[in-house]
Amino acid sequence: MPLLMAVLLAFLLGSAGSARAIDFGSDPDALRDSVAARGSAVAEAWFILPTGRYDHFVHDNSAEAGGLRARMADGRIVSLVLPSTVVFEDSIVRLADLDGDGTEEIIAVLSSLSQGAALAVIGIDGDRLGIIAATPFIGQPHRWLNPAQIADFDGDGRLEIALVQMPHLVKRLELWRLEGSTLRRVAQVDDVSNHAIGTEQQSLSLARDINGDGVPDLVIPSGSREALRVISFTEGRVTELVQLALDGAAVGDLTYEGTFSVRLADGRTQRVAIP
Ligand SMILES: [Ca+2]
Ligand SMILES: [Ca+2]
Ligand SMILES: [Ca+2]
Repeated sequence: MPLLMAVLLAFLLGSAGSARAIDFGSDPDALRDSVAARGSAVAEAWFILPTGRYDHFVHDNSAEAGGLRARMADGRIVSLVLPSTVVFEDSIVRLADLDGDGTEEIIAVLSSLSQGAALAVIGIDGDRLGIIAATPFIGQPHRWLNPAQIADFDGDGRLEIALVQMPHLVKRLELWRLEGSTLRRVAQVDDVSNHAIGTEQQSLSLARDINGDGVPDLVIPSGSREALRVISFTEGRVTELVQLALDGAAVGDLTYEGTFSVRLADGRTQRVAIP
């Protein structure tokens, strides 16, 4: 029984003071096609318990995750096993200290078998790992959202999570902020997409200060992915700083080093500068 094993292992490691804690690579429960995250208070976090019960596989995996596990900096192992009505429909674990208490929260896409995707924030409380807040589920199964970036997009000192609701259908960017035990939507922008079907999903947005005002801006493709949009959220206003046309649909590898670079659907890499 994996959870019991993890708890027992955590107890044994804790009592023995061993430095050789279980990690993503040695965990037989790990979701193999996923990417673990490494932080400070949360040394490492990864998806566990592969399951086919949702049967969506937007990430081209053969499985979604039935739980999460984290190894804390002090060696504790903490796990979350989801009820059978939901899965983590995600392949990358994200860590960010959303409430500023010095311990990272885990951010992941949580999908209901009957209601589709939501974004969940998972917190560590002692030896427990639990969902502390989530956005509403989309409302239909096999409807998905794709997290974009986590940054202080409005410059108020608190982090916001940018995500795209249904990046192939609705294409709506939303910014959410954790306030206590609630996620509150603080901005939205229509006509964006950060995912091309059949590709990995986390290389089509950037949080970078493009206009030099000291606050990160969001760089993300338009709904058709045939342009890059640079959007500022400072002082609670949504401002499109620039929109840069591309020669085709962006599919990945978006970077910025003075100019933008992005891979297109035909395999070319296009470089584009702000005029
Ligand atoms: Ca925290
Ligand atoms: Ca903020
Ligand atoms: Ca800026």
